[in-house]
Amino acid sequence: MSTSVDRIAHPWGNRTPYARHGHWPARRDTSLAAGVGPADVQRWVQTASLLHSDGDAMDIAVRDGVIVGVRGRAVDRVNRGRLGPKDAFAWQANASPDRLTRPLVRAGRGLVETDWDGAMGQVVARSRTLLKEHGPGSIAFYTSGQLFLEEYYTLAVLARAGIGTRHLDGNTRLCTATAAEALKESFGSDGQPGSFEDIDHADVIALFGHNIAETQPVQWMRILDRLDGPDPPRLVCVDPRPTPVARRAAVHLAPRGGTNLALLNALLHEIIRTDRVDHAYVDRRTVGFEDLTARVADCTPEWAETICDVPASRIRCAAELLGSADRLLSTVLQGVYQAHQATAAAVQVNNLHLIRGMLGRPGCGVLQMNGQPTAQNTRECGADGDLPGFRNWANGEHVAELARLWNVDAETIPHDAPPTHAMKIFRLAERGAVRMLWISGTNPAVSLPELSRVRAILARSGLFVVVQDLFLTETAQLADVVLPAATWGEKTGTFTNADRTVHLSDKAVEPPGEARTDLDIFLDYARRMDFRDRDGGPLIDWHDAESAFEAWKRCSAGRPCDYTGLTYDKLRGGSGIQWPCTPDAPDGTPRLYDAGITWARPDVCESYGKDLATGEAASEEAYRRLNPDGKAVIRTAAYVPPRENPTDRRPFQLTTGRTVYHFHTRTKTGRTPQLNAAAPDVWVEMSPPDAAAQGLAEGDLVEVIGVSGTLRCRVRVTDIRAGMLFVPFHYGYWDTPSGSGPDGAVPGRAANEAIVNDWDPVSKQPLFKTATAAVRLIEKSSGRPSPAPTTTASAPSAKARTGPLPPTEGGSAAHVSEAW
Ligand SMILES: Nc1nc2c(c(=O)[nH]1)N[C@H]1C(S)=C(S)[C@@H](COP(=O)(O)OP(=O)(O)OC[C@H]3O[C@@H](n4cnc5c(=O)[nH]c(N)nc54)[C@H](O)[C@@H]3O)O[C@H]1N2
Ligand SMILES: Nc1nc2c(c(=O)[nH]1)N[C@H]1C(S)=C(S)[C@@H](COP(=O)(O)OP(=O)(O)OC[C@H]3O[C@@H](n4cnc5c(=O)[nH]c(N)nc54)[C@H](O)[C@@H]3O)O[C@H]1N2
Ligand SMILES: [Mo]
Repeated sequence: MSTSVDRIAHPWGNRTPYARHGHWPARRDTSLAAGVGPADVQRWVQTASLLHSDGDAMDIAVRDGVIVGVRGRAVDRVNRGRLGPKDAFAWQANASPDRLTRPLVRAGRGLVETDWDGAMGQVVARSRTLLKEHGPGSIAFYTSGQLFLEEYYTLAVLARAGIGTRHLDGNTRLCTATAAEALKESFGSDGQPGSFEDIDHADVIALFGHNIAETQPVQWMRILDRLDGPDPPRLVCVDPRPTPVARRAAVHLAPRGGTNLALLNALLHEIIRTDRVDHAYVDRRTVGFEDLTARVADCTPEWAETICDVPASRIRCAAELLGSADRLLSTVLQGVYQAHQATAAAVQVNNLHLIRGMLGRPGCGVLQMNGQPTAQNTRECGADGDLPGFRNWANGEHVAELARLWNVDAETIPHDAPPTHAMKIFRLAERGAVRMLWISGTNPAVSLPELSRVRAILARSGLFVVVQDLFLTETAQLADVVLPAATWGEKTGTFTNADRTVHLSDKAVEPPGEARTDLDIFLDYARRMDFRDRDGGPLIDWHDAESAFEAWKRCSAGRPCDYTGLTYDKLRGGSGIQWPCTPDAPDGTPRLYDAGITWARPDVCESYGKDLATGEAASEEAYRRLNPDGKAVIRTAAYVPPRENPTDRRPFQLTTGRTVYHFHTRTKTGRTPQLNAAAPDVWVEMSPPDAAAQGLAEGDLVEVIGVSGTLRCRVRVTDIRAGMLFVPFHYGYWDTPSGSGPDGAVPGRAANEAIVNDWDPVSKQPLFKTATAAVRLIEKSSGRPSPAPTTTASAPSAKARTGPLPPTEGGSAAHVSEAW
């Protein structure tokens, strides 16, 4: 069958139902530029989506050296041919007329064009001076979850062994630092236990703070197809908003913001009280069950009701589903990770699976989800605050192994303290200790908390800022040197999605102007800096993506993320492959921990663990005492209230997040006509009783006043829980109608104006979900609706007493063909 669907009006397209334990049917989605038919396409070039962590496999359509569309790859295990709305349309942004095409350098208040020698000459001269005068600790790198594996590995080697700085982290700190930390705390090492195929087999799927419908729309299609098929799964949704997931849930819990740990402790209390515990599994595979039993003994549903404002009876219903599931799949994301007890709460989901013995079998999986498309690679390559190959910075033998691999002295690689996390890098820059900050593939002037402070840091005269991006972003505008980068479709490399599936992305077209790949930029820097190994040879002896991949394979050998069974050739033509992939497991590995917990032994683990309340790192001896045999560790924590709590001055909880149509700071989706039109500007979601009490209605222009700043947006009245506001964080100011920023005539519209600079003590992930705010009317709407989509979690409430609003539609420009 084949149809054409407006995928702005219907983001998830047609259903292809299937039964439990069945095979998810293929459906090939194709999206081509207006006037282009399949017969006009001269080449199809293999890749995967770079706009979320799903790794939707697709081919890029090329005609006359230009990208003219995409189609899903039906052979791929991840999406079986499907595309989400961003996958289908956002390729258009590659060809935006305002792409950066030449390097820029600062001249007074402006930036002027130069050539690569001019720009790199400045970067190298500054690096040399700083190394000589202030040492490696004066140089920091802040990278992305959106470059390719080969680029992160090269950056990690040049930063850790070339410069010798410990200040290298990714925006993964804002994103999946908690996922990594929760996996380390429970299983000794990062590495996703579960698989997307668990969706095919589970009878209960629980989503904790994860709006999968909007943030991984293709896996939501898979869940919808199961819901429409025989023997459907039952969903448990924990989210304060009426997301599409909540609307399809058997049990929806909408807790007060920042109370996940109390809720999870109550769920664990019920499961232990009703003895839904797999004692054989607990005895064989875990340590710490007695601590958990004691910790949650008093955490009754009635106790949790007083904290979470969720009826105790509904908590019991959820516990009943989780406790009676025969195959349980759980996913965790930002509603848990971007809060004050992030790691402590995420770890309780691991505990739920450990005590129920729900791991390592089809349908029994935990997905401590990633968000960004290549966040997994940032982590495994050590371009975040960890060492490459999930090696333990506190284990001398792991550091020595890296030193042998790179042929440098172990002392060159800083390891007397943990690698610096991003929030601390910015603090060091603020204090003047970091004097050069090289930012690649991220836009902190919109995405970090407390934007007035971020702007002040980036504008400091003592800080030399290098920005490597596609566009003159809010961050690039504050740089001393701007390096124009090539992106997806214009370069070759690999990346790994949230269920460890590695995809190859081939170059389809030339980058614009003089833009260069991130890999070429890093290699050029290493060459110009003349980084050497112990024998005087080049520290980095690879020269292109494939040779970088081969170098990484050697680094990954024998570690959890072992790539030694993969080659570019093997990744071409068929499906992506899940690591570990070795000569012994040539087809990859669907699930970790099917035959025991493999990476928690003291000599191999990535981390000796941290105190869940304070984040203090445990010593090697303490870990050896706790877990000599390398079992899974059941760690517990007591609930404490969020640090920001509503007051008379700021009576609302303020949470922030995403809509299906946009990606982050919109540098690509804001330049995509169909996506931009679907959600062109910022809004604030508010419940009907709150709107009534404030005298506000649909479309009213308000100020949202947070602790650290204010933004201006229009009201959408939805079924969000009472007392809570939601603002999407996508909107910076480069494309505001007047073009002026928050310091100009138009007040800010970025959510992070209002978010304070604070983080989870264990993962150091910022608290984007647990702020407080007041709302002040600026101007009544006079019939103009807010720009919020009607198709998603921001759908208007039926109780809002506004007339029907114009539905979000894309029209003929948004039609995607679906064939199955
Ligand atoms: N369309 C789209 N997709 C994306 C992205 C994008 O920008 N746009 N970004 C990608 C990236 S990098 C990431 S990290 C992921 C993020 O994916 P998600 O985590 O699914 O997205 P968010 O909207 O940030 O947050 C999820 C939900 O957390 C809920 N929440 C808020 N406070 C709380 C709380 O206290 N408790 C609980 N339980 N829930 C709470 C919010 O209501 C929201 O619906 O999405 C990825 N996919
Ligand atoms: N309030 C609030 N704030 C949040 C969040 C939230 O939920 N609420 N979520 C947080 C999360 S989970 C995340 S992941 C961050 C995301 O925050 P950012 O990383 O700042 O967001 P992006 O817009 O994805 O920025 C990526 C930048 O890289 C550029 N880019 C794209 N491809 C390439 C490439 O190939 N090479 C180079 N050099 N550049 C490229 C893009 O143009 C863009 O400027 O935001 C965080 N901030
Ligand atoms: Mo993220």
